Amino acid sequence: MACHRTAAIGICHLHTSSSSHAPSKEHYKVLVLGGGSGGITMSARMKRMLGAENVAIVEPSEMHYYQPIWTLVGAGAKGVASSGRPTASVVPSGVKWVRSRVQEINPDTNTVRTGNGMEISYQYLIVALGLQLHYEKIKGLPEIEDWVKFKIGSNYSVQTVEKTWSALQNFKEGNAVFSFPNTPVKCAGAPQKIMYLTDAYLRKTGKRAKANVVYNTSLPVLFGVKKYADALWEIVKSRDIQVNLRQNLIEVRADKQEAVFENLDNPGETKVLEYEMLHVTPPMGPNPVVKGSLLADEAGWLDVNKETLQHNKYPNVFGIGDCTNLPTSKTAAAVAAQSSILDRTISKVLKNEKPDRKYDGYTSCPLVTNYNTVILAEFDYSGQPLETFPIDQSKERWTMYHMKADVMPHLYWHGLLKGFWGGPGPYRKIMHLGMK
Ligand code: FAD
Ligand code: UQ1
Repeated sequence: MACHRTAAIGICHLHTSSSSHAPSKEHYKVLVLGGGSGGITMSARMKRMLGAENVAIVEPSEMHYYQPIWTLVGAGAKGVASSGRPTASVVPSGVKWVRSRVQEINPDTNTVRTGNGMEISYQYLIVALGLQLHYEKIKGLPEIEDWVKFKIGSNYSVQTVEKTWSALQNFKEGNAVFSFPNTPVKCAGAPQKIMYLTDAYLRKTGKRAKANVVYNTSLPVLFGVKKYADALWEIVKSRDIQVNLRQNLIEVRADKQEAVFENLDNPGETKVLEYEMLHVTPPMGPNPVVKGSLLADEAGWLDVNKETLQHNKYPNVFGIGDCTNLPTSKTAAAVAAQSSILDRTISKVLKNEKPDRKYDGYTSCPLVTNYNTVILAEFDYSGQPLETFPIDQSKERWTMYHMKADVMPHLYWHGLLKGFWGGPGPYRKIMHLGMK
């Protein structure tokens, strides 16, 4: 018999055997979908607000990953083991972890159906399902087992990040090629961070003279915020890195080590580039469960209010992170800032009051430009810099590298995921003596 301590608000039922076809049913006051950065953070905050017995989280993965460190793993500066911890260790104690995949969300009946045959009803729903990687959309990209042989890597998944480091180490001479897809991405700086690290690695190992470092991006700019883009253009010029705009990776001919790029300004026109190493940033898109639900906007992203993070049509539904249509750059730093706003929004909604705090679109991207330097980009919805420290953050700094490599992981595991870190907003005000 599956009977929860949520009986006051929930349903307590007979759970016969696994051969039974009737779905097992449960109810929670707050149901969180997805146990990544946003989901774990919000379940910690909801536990604090309402008590652990009122909160459940649905996440199929046994491991939780700190994805931002993969930039350094791909370049050999950190081990992949440092990026993961068991999901069991990050789900707040007492919160119910449903170890399954969400299959369907029915906001009209306030229910969610999961892969293990459960139907979970909720009073409030927080959607934190992240985005979907689409490696399969690149024609000819081989099976991951063969990537080392074909000198391909990708920092975007735990299965492929170490292949980047192999490709770097196996580099002899030729083109080191880096792609950026024609879709929204998470951490828009990551596709070029690995390029700067590759350039640095090749210099360190004396191979740079026999290498061309080529960054082919679908975007019309090197970075979306001018202040940082200007600084990055100076760096690519000084390091003799080739940047080609509006070039989209559409095909890999692995046996010939060729990458095929389409010119987005002249569709149909393609260029074939032979590579000695290829770093793939895959096309990305909305989570299919969100896309297939009534919660999606036309493009498939979770349709939330950009200031309060409350759903635009279903007031008992909220969203956070990469799965949403918030018009800002998708990062864990954005999740941090969103989490404190969403906490406040939900506390107001619970009291039947109007949400009063507004998310300004804060997001941040530590642009790793070498094995010991970072440009710390921070900006808001308007694309204007919103910097925490009272120094020019568009300069390469070793202090910021230390923050990225050593401080951020602690802030993530012990601050963000525990629901204590809501982004640097309050500190920014102090650092700028109340002026920002
Ligand atoms: P995620 O953390 O991706 O979590 C989504 C969760 O949903 C996953 O656990 C997944 O298993 C689960 N899920 C998916 N489908 C289902 C389903 N059907 N049912 C149940 N669960 C499901 N951010 C920064 O701030 N700074 C950085 O320097 C930085 N660098 C990055 C570098 C790389 C290489 C990458 C890949 C990312 C980087 N990011 C960085 C981005 C950051 O990791 C993400 O923006 C952040 O993790 C988003 O959190 P999220 O909760 O929205 O999604
Ligand atoms: C941040 O809050 C965060 O989430 C924990 C990150 O993800 C790892 C970041 O990369 C950054 C830069 C921030 C912002 C924090 C400060 C102190 C500027």
